[in-house]
Amino acid sequence: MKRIFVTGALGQIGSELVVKLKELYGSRNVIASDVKDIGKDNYEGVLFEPLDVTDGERFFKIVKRHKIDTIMHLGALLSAVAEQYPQKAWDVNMMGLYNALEVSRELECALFTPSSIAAFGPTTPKDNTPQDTIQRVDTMYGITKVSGELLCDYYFKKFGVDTRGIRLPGIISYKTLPGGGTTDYAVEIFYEALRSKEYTSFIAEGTKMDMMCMEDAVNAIIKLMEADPSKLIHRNAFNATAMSLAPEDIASEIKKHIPEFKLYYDVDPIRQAIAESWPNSIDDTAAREEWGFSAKHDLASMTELMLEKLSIKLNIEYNPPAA
Ligand code: AKB
Repeated sequence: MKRIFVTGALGQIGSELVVKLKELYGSRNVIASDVKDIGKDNYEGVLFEPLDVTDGERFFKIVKRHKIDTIMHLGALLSAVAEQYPQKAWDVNMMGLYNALEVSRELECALFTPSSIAAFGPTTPKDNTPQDTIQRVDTMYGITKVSGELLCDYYFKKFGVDTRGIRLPGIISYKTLPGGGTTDYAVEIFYEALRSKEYTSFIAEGTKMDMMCMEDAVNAIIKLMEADPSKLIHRNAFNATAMSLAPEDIASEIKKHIPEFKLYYDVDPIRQAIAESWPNSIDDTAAREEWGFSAKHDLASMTELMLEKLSIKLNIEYNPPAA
């Protein structure tokens, strides 16, 4: 990777990926874009170009103008919002990806695009879900993720485009809030733990989903894109996880820091149904073996990090327990 173009750069992952890419590859070699026009040509110290990813012509022009060699295509609608607006989700997620693939083919770029644990459905084995298994998804987001995986593999085999992807779990971060996902509760819970010492979860007790700290997700994306292609048996997309958590698991870890914290439930049937169609835990052996994936953060270190960083961000007094 020498010159990198990031779509969806204002989103939860994009906003932290851009900073890390800038640190590693230099601010002149990273170009950020998003459908939201921030009204200036600079974001986090890198060049910013507004882009609606469904606009293939503009996508092509930007990538050509900046002599990009790697596209990190993050612009997409997440699971809950995709279920609310399925037509829009198909349009943005599929047309956006198709444009990213076509631009990569024409201008010979490598392409990273995230898949998700949403690429698994109700008939997929639930525990320790294998890398290669049944993917009969029943959500619009899942349909765009499975179709995207197949399309990316097709462009690799047919046109030699260097496509790579990760089935990302819920990503936990303190910088930018996720928007419209099913795993969003696992971020909100930390904000509310500090603000009001209680949280009402829209996901039911006992519902396990895979999660990962943002730092691990960003490092994994970069590591996969820098991996030796001759070692990759799979491409689109790799299972990768750090922990499998239900709401009460996070709550009991938070209680170690904020003993008065209380967890309540008011389950949202739409997001609960999505969560129930996803695995409890996935097996990421292929990612570990083929490109050395590993995650630094577990539940304990992630909770410490979230509470410490968010207390600064929200300006809320918080005294971490003595070590
Ligand atoms: C979502 O909840 O939609 C995302 C995902 C797991 O892909 N965080």
